[in-house]
Amino acid sequence: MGLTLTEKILKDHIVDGEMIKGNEIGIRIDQTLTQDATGTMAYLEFEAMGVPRVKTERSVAYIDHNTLQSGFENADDHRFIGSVAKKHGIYFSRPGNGICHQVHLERFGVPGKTLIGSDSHTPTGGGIGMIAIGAGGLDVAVAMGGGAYYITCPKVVKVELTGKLSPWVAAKDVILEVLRIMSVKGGVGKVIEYCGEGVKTLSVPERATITNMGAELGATTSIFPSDEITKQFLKAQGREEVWTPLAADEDAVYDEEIKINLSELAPLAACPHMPDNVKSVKEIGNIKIDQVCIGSCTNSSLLDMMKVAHILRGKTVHPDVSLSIAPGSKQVLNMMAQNGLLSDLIDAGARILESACGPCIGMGQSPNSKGISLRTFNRNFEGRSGTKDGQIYLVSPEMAAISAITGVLTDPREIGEMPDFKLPEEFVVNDNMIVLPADEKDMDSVEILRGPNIKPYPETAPLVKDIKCKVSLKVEDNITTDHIMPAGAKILPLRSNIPAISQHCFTVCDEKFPERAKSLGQSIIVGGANYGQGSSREHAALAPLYLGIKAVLVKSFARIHRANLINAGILPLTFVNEADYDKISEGDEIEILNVRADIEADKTELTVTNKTTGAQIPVLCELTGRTKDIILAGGLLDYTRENLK
Ligand code: MIC
Ligand code: SF4
Repeated sequence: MGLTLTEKILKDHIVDGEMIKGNEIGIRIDQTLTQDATGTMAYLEFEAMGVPRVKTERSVAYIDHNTLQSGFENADDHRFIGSVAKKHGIYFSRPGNGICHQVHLERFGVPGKTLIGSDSHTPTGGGIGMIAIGAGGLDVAVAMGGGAYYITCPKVVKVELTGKLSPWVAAKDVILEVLRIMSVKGGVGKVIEYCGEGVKTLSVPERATITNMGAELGATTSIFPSDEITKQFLKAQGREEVWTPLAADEDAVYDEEIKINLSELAPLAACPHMPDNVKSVKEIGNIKIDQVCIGSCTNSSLLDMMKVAHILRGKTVHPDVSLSIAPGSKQVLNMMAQNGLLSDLIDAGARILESACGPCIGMGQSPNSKGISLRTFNRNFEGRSGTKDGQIYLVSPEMAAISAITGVLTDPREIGEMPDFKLPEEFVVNDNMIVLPADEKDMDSVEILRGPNIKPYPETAPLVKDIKCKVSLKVEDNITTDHIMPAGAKILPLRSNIPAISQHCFTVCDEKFPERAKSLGQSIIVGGANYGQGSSREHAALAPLYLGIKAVLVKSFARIHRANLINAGILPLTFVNEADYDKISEGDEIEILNVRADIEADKTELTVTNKTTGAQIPVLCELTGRTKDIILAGGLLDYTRENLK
């Protein structure tokens, strides 16, 4: 029986467990990446492990999220990360060099290798045939120390692409179509593997847009084969030698199949406030818009910018619209400066932003009240833009650019003929904003620069005998990490300071939550389906840990967040019967007696007693050998320390 591409790469990297779907497996990690908003914590954790030098083939620390620097905090974090990188053998991509996923694809990604990154959009690397997975900072720290990364051996979904995209229909429309079909929770426990004749019609940046936004499916990752097109891209980056051809076997067996005829796709948009709320322009209508933002790790490649510049050339942004554009990397921006595309954007009235995440994570450019904003980004969760009642639509760069001119949501096919956009045969390569680590012999002399806002990892404790406490919060389905631990310009500077950032935990849902949880001392949270979808930020587990949360009881979890809860020593529980969600309310007194002994004895079904109502609620606590030991130890840091002894 043939293998899928996913299975081939996983098989090459498995170091623990058996390749049986649903089993926990440990894989060797070849490369890691971090960004600054999750990076300080990841490097504090790495330091706490006491490993002198990273053991991966390549680890890169990027500065791209917190680049606003409206106080000393961000700049201090940058210096801290830069000094840790230098000391411990990590490449350091300085602020201004670009968004981690874009730069990693350009300069470091290698087909067939494994990559984990402390950012949920790490699957961008799947665009060149990597198994690239988003993870919590602590998992990345362990991988840097040479430890395996554990995942549930995934199911593999075949997405067979046929045909060719029509003019002005984009890669973004392909992933929006997949989201429409599968939904934001449809990818949990699965890898999405693209194949078929249509693949040959897509360039690497287009493939990377698709794998990037596969994160919104909740998927473990997404992957394209590595073929001649991949080779051309790597050659143009001066890295042809890292290329290898990779594809699934002809007779590979998949768990699910989806067929998409690219020729039949039309321009789509994800409507407020979920990436799977996908409609065609026709269905939405030509609504009047206030803002357009082009950029983010999903759509900021040179190819995207070529299309945008073509559409804007000689035109003027509509008087009622603000247009901002952030090219994804220094390479993209520099090439645009050299070939004149930048001038087209400036001339049309675009507000040029630095090559960083920017508005995508609420770092500036929040829309006006109730403002309708078209964004080429990947997430449109409520409030993420920084304007609570902002109405965010996720669209292709083509649709964004034409709408910025017309002032209304516009089908890009109205532009008329589309030129044949070709990627250059050679990209402009200048890695002068990537700082190399110190030589091993000099590492002791590198001083770690710590600012006053950088506070240690919160206190942890081994799992208690019984959990007896109150429910401090009850929330609904599809709670995102942006609800749990909001980001944005005001809160992101606190990422290195858990006591301070925890004051903002869940305030989007309930302003009083942090105060209430802290005063209760210990409590649990109750939630609905797909709890914790979205980002990889472990702060969404560390802030609750700091506020005394002992367990989270929900209908179902998103993958990375569940792993982060376990890593933080917080018990992840799911209802056996989803209807029991109604048998527990905020403020109820609950008990889980003998929880430690039951978990030690490998019991997977526990009972939560609602002391307030008397209800007995059966819950699942599915922990495998390793995750069980992590929970018992009080989290991955304690577990790793114990195992390093
Ligand atoms: C995001 O897009 O939500 C982020 C900001 O990139 C996060 C990481 C973070 O919260 O720092 C992600 O996607 O993992
Ligand atoms: Fe940055 Fe946005 Fe990409 Fe997250 S999704 S890495 S915030 S550009």
